[in-house]
Amino acid sequence: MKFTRTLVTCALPYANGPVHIGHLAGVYVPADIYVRYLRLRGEDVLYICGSDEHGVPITIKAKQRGCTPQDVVDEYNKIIKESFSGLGINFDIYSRTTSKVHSELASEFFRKLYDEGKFVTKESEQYYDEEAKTFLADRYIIGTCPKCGNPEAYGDQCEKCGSTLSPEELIDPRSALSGSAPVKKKTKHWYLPLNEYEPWLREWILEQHKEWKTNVYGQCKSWLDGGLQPRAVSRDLDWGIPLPIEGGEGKVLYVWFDAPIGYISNTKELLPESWEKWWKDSSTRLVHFIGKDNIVFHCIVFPSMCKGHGEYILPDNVPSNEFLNLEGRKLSTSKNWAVWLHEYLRDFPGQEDALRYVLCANAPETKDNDFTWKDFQARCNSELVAVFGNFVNRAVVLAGKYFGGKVPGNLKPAPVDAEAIAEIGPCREALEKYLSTFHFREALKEAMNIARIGNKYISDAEPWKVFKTDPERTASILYTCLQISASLAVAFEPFTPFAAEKLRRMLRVGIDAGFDHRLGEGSPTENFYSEGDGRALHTGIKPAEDIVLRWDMIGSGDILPEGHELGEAELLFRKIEDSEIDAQVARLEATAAAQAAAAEEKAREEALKKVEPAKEEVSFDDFSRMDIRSATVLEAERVPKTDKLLKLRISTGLDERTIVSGIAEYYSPEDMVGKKICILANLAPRTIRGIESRGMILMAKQGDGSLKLVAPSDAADGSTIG
Ligand code: B3M
Ligand code: ZN
Repeated sequence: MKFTRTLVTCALPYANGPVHIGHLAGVYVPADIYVRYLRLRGEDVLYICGSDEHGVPITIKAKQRGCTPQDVVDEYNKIIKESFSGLGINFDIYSRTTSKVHSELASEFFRKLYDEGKFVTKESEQYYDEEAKTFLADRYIIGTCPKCGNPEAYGDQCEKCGSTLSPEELIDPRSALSGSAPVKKKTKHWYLPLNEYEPWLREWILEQHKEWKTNVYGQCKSWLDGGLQPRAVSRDLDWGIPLPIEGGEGKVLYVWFDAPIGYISNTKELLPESWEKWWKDSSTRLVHFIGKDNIVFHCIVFPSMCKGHGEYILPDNVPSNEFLNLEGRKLSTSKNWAVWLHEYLRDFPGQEDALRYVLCANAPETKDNDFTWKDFQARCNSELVAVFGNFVNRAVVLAGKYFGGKVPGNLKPAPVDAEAIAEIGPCREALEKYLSTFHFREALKEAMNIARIGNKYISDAEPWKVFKTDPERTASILYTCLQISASLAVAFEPFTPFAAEKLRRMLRVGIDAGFDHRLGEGSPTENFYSEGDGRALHTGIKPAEDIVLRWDMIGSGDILPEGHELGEAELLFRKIEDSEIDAQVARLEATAAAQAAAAEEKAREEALKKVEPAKEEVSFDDFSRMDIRSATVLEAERVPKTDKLLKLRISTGLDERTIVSGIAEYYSPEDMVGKKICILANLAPRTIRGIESRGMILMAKQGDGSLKLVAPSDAADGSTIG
């Protein structure tokens, strides 16, 4: 298969919250590295993303906020789009699935499958809220979890014990909308019979795409081995794309049917004249970047939809990453246990590359991985600053100091110069191997090796010492360092585009970063050049400099000619200070503490709802033998070596006596002195920890086990209570 162009899509983020580092590490940083690399190799690449704006979570967020779902998606579409751009992730288009183009295209897609009889229908009974007059999505049904007793479990999942549930399993289900008990009501839905695509999927994935990543291939195989079932493509909801057929009233496209079509509609929105060559021409190579929880939708459901539709291409690869954890815990949007991209950009201005670098270096490419702030700081300071930044800064500063800010001439070469340059070629070959096969962590190490080669070379050569006695030799050393710096200015463009752009400014060179479709329809043969601050803004204007770097120059020993004028030296990277990291860790700890307190409070509230079962009936005679009286506490002290016991001296109206009571966890001695209490006065005396206790204080024991005093407010001591 000869591909002439590459179409890269990124999972469409749900527009019900911001993007966090888990999304970036899993999907968006690897995709951005890949697109930048392909463009540097001169490939014609289209880079597509947008917000996924339907689905129940968005309606729940809207309900929680008392606004419309459109308000929610408008807010987050903007935040997400701006924060991606802030990190140098510049899709050719970032649109949304509430766009008109998308609604029309998704409706046409569904309609074609419907007209050609590619769906099956099924009547089923779903929960219906008679008060709200709507069917209830699983998430809108709440009840008691059959596994752990959590009374707030959802119809699809119990967040307390993590069990996956179905609404039928819930005990005492109730509607999250009206609180009323929902009733079962018949409803008809349309299903994509995935089972019919099983033989074809087996051939297409398991035979033709053995090169897919192990985690992706393995998940597809287990889904296929488990046997595919028909999958509903419609829902009884009012937020989504209305079903474009007779009998579809009150129903919308299932969000996972609608969302992947967003890749196509986004393309059509960007390239109204030429979108079809990207999606209907088999010379387009389609690559989906996603997280592991989206594998089945991108490898089985969406390809089956396209197969059924008949006009659209299928993905050539789906390089899904695993999950990133944060400080040893699962990232959680709902628990705010996350590093949000827009907050990172606010807290670490000018450090976009640092995050890109660390998320790539730690990417969960084959297994879940962990992000810690300490590691983030260590990698920035000891790798980016101390190696890459330090090397190029010395090269440019010394060229300024000794040779008037120009690439030196009048050279006196030595073997070590060519040896250092010769080490770079293998790094470039390794870079190409790793980048083209989605091994970005390994690729980044190779780019870093080029910086290490330069750093070692200059440290060994010590031009600052040599200059006094041998300026020609120094000229050669710095000439070599500047050639290595030029290689770095290309090699790091995919990974740290802001620093790479800054370095090119220092070297006064441009870069041929390939064609960019954001400029709309245009011929992929035109070469555009990067401008601006690392965002590779392809303005189409050749840079003032007469040197334009290209990928194949990496490893060359004569990229910058003698006498080429350099720019001002700048620091490529800034050190991350302890105080910055401490502030981030403190924020997370505060989040965790707040979560723990909220969970504890919620658990207490739940426990308080628990009521002891009724005891056996007793006769009036039984009860009248109890001598219950009011009394007053005169003295109180803790019983030594116990946590729960208080020794009380009380006045009962009959006498003064001592009672030992297990209330020390709830009442201090100070609390008790002077307090009115109720006692069972004729309980047989007992010796407790060597103290004779005559009687028992009556306490109210709550569902959570805590004790409350039951006290007659102002009855005289000795009053009998009956
Ligand atoms: N909105 C993202 C997720 O599952 C989902 C991706 C859609 S891609 C078509 O978190
Ligand atoms: Zn549970």
